[in-house]
Amino acid sequence: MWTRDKDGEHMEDRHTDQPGIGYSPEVRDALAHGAPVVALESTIISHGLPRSINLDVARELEAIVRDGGACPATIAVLDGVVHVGLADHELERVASGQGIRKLGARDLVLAMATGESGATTVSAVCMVAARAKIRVFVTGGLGGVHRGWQESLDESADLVMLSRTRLTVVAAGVKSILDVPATLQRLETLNVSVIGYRTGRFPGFYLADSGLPVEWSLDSVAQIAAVMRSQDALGAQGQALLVANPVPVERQLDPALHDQVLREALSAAADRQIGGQALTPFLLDFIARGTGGASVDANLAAVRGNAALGAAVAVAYAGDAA
Ligand code: PSU
Ligand code: MN
Repeated sequence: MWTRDKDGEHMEDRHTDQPGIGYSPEVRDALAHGAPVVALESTIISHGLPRSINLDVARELEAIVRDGGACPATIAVLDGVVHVGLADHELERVASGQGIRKLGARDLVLAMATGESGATTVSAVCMVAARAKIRVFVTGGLGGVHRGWQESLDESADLVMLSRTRLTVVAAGVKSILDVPATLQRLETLNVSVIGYRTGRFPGFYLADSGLPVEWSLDSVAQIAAVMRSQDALGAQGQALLVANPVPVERQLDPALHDQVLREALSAAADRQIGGQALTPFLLDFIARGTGGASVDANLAAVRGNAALGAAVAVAYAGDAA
């Protein structure tokens, strides 16, 4: 649909005529004006955090993005409609978990066609953000290659979607429940650019340092925005830029406790033969209980920092474009 703006210039409103996709008024307005927008996933809310705090966290993450000068766009599917930006009662519905499935990229069309509801993983957000033309995305920790992949072939769909989506993803590395070296190797094979933000170490989600290095480190949001401009200049295929932003060391989980509880979690998952989509939520929940909630505190510290950095990146990138 084409409309005329005040000055009589033709302006394309790309966000009014996409069947199956609904934009919140705030997000629609921000996108139409080229204002900074930050996508937020919703699986962390519905399946990644305890029910007692998840709604507050969802609201808080949006508030952090707003305080940073960007418009938050939490993404979920409700009754078959892909929502880009949620009203508060919709956020409540996602946080309640009632009838909320976990949707990867491949599940989006199924939920749309059948009228189901679900929260979006990183892979699903990649698909929606590309359609909505949102460039910056905040999550906690990415999915990746699971330990024991030699047997299970379990690799998160997050990785392959990041190889084909031009999106800047701010995350505290990949979840430490994964095979981190194998995940870094896959990110290399898939041509996903990875930078450590103010660190030369790849973060370990609950931990500031996964034990592995990153080859590129940047110290400012202006530099990150410059990388995004370089992606635009080079054109070519869309690949993501992973901005690996560590949890502050003073907020990380105690590494000894982390290693101990993670071992127990992995063996419990193996004993109970938990796999597929259920594995990540099971491990996160087991670790939360096993650490008396300390892992949740570290997860929250990481995702809050990511929301603040994501907003700053979106603002810097939008400023470059202006
Ligand atoms: N970050 C968090 N908590 C989470 C997730 C990310 O702090 O629960 C979710 C994301 O939605 C990610 C998903 O895409 O976990 C990975 O699940 P799987 O391994 O099944 O692809
Ligand atoms: Mn998986």
